[in-house]
Amino acid sequence: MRSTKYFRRALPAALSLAAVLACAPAALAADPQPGNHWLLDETGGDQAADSAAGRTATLHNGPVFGPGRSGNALTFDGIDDFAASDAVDVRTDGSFTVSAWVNLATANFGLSTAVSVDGEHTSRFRLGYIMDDDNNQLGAWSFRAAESDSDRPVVTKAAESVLPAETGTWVFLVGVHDAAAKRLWLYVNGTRVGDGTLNTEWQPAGGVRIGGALAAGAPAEPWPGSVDDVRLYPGVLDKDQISALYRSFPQP
Ligand SMILES: [Ca+2]
Ligand SMILES: [Ca+2]
Repeated sequence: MRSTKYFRRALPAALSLAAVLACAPAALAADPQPGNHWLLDETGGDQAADSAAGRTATLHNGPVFGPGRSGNALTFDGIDDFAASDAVDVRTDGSFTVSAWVNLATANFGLSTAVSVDGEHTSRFRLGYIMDDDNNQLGAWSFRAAESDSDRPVVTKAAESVLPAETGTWVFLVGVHDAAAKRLWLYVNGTRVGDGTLNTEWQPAGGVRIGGALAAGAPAEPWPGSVDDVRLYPGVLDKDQISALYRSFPQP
């Protein structure tokens, strides 16, 4: 009798274990892992480690580590500072997601790029800020992609916020490219704010560039301010995943 009782009592426990195991794949899918991740938590030196894949970025022309949004961050002079790796592990000729905390110290006219990936002539994408004479006279957060690796590429569609950008405060920017849908999306502080259509895919040969972009084969669009916690993800992070990612950073 005792052994029967034992098995009767054990059965619900076994079922609940099975239920936990059945839930495990969903939990993993909701927690995507970046292919590259620069925490920018160093306290000095001229290198920034990639905690996901070891693609160390080298600092150029004097960016400095200091207090950031999550641990330390890199601050750029907006003149010639940037950090760059030789390569990245996330392909960008298909779906991808890029995220970064940015703090814009000065709202300059034109493009200011916080994160990009180098082609030979231009950046594959640009995540940052724009002020222009057309639709962004007050300034806007910006995610755009070049349709080809050329000196004067067509940037046919860009995803840009219509809200005036804030300066001197930390903002969480996420750019998503859904290749199947041919869409670019921009998220600001976890909320989708803009979208555009990207028709042409190409794979850049270079690495990440933090604090600027590449235009006509030369460094361009220097970021005046700080950048923290840069991530590249393979594939599309959906709005729930991006909201969760945003909320995963404790309030300062
Ligand atoms: Ca400098
Ligand atoms: Ca950091």
